[in-house]
Amino acid sequence: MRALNLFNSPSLSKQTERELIADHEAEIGVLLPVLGPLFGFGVILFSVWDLLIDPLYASTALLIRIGLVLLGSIAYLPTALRWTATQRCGYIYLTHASAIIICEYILKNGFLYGLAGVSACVFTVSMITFRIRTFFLVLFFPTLIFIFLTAIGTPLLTFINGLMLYCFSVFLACILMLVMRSLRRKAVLLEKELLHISRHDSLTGACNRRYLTELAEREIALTERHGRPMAIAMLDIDHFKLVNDTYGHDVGDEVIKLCVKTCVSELREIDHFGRIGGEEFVCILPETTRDEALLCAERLRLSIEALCVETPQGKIRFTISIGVALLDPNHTDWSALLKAADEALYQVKGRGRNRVLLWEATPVHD
Ligand code: GH3
Ligand code: MG
Ligand code: MG
Repeated sequence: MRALNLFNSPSLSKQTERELIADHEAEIGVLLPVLGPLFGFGVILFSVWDLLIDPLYASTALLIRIGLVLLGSIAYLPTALRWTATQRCGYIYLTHASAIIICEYILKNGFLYGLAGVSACVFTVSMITFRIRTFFLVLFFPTLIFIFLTAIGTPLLTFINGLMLYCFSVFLACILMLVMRSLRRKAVLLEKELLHISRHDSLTGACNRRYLTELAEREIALTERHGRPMAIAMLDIDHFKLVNDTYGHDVGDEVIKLCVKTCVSELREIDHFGRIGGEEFVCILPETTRDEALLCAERLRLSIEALCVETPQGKIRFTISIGVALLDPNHTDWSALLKAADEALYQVKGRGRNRVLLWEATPVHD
């Protein structure tokens, strides 16, 4: 049963699947200049074996091997043809595998000695792609050549025996590809999950401080480059200690979660919301002017004020205080911006809480 899990490939979103294919393509692109020549070298090296089994035609076989390997070698490195790495692999496989198959045909008892080699080559296709269609497409022409030459070059029983062994190899190689695809997909999902965990707060799902800093620095760079406005708002739940002390830590957690959920639902897709402390949060508001930032902060404040949390001990209402700061010549980096919003927040707390305040040089206005 556990073995079946290997084929049970987790499904990825279209975007993730595209990323996975692109990553795989990039890896193949890196490996091809090394593995391609190795494959070619192996195909030519087997001329020594040709010499042992049929010295009469060994030189012809050598010429065929060298010719087809040279023809395929143009795809070892990226070419002006702009082929993808998978297409280059397919072309290399076609030329190199054909060299082996044709040599088997012209050598005496070639298929008897070389069948294992042809069947083994099929397994290299498992590495080229994760797509079943591409897998069979790459194998299509070499397989046709193999079937045709074996049919005309060997007795019926040898042909059937060769075909069965070849088909069995294709079947196993296909399974190998599916297993590798499944493992790769699971690895991608795990990687995404780990990345999410490392970037988000486990209680609320909001961005954590480190990720928020990363996002903020990116937004500040973009904002400065395009000369656009940007603002941040720092939020803090008022008298939250009292909630914990009165209703318990669990209810406090629920309040924090609800606060995050409500704020996130009030923000735009392009905004970022992060938890930077116990009950302290920051919204990054790109493309936002002074007035828009104040309106947005006020909207958040009102939505929180309107909430009512049902608990066994009764209904709880809570409020937040918000300090707003703008990216301007006074605050040109993240820490300066954060400090300004924090100062404004500190002032709101002193003025009675449940308010929005914009940081300004002096004096500070409501
Ligand atoms: P103020 O209006 O001045 O902000 O007062 P406050 O009581 O909200 O501020 P204070 O910073 O004194 O209290 C914050 C409390 O939040 C203290 C801490 O125990 C609590 N806290 C921090 N993180 C969590 C958490 O994850 N869950 C819960 N339930 N409480 C938390
Ligand atoms: Mg507080
Ligand atoms: Mg606080």
